Amino acid sequence: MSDNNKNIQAAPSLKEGMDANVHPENNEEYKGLVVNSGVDKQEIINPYLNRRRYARKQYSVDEMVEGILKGDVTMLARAVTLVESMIPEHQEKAQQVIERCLPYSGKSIRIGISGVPGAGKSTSIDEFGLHVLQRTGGKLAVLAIDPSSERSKGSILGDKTRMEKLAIHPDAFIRPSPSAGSLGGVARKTRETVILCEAAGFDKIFIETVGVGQSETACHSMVDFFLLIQVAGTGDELQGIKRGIMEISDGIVVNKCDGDNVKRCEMAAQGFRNALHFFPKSESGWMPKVLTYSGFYGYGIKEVWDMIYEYFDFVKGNGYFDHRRHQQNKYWMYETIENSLRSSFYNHPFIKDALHVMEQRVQDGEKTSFMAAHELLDLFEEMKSKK
Ligand SMILES: Nc1nc2c(ncn2[C@@H]2O[C@H](COP(=O)(O)OP(=O)(O)OP(=O)(O)O)[C@@H](O)[C@H]2O)c(=O)[nH]1
Ligand SMILES: [Mg+2]
Repeated sequence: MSDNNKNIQAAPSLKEGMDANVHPENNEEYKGLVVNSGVDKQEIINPYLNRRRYARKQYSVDEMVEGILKGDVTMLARAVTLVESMIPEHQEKAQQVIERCLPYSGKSIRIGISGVPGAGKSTSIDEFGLHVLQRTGGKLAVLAIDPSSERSKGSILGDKTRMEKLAIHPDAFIRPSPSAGSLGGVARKTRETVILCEAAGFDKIFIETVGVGQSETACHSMVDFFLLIQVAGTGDELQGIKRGIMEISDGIVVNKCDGDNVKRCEMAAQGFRNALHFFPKSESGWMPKVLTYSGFYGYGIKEVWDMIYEYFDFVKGNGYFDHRRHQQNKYWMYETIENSLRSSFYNHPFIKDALHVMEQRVQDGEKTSFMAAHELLDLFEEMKSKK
């Protein structure tokens, strides 16, 4: 017999009336080793989760407009959320709020800030924002056009850490880019947000965009001044940035002009000045300036803003400021028409089906692209007239 079996046999018998499941060690003799019978198995899911969630208070259009006009930032943020929503009822409500806010908008300076990733946009916006708020008072809204923001979860949001001074400034409102969609959609939402911010009393609007593609053109179509942030030292300053972006810039600033980078920045700035001479004269009559600064150390920030205010004096003096805004309003009217025509065409159930058929026929060489397109457009007209 093994030692182990000996121990089992030697164990004291259960007390009378004791459940056989109760551990034998609960016997008097083993007082110090009492084993509790334990508790029932707990639910894994928190039962409180089943509690009814209380719906957030819904504000009427009147309440929203009133709040925005009083400068209530919470109400402004709610209205912006409506603007960004894809739900048709939200969109409808948002449009009503925008329409009511429109007469109170327009009284701001709108500045587009662009630059390749890592150029220092966020760091600079923090310094620029603080500078203008100290210089002229008022309120600043920082918005963004970044159609890729679903992937990056809104670059500005992550960047709030890089805009640490503005993020806690009582007169600043930072709103990340609307989540991804078509560039046109994202840009339209940003433009509508500008209207709401202006109605809420924000007299300075910064719109950040990543300087890599089409979003600059969209940004340019809603700002009064387009600032391009460049960096030196990569050796391909002129190739790296698209010529088209330089062409629409009202000012080019070379960032990170600090430490042993100063000389390189000055050289890059000179390169940009030379390149600008080959561009056609701008419609405003303003000759874009090129400056160097350091967003991180705060060198040269004042000079950048002296230039921007000089531009505003210039274009307000010669009437171009108003002209550009009229042009932009016109642009947005056509943009909206084109967008809604396009979406009503592509979302028409008949067209959706017919598109697949036509696509195949074009592919099989049965129809030319033009014939197929015209037939689809005729079909669309026909469907609409039947309605
Ligand atoms: N030396 C120096 N570094 C800077 C300066 N400004 C920004 N940086 C650094 O450059 C890096 C990128 O700065 P960001 O402000 O995040 O640049 P960004 O353009 O917003 O970048 P994305 O959001 O990725 O497009 C950071 O590590 C900054 O600390 C500057 O003036 N001097
Ligand atoms: Mg950034």
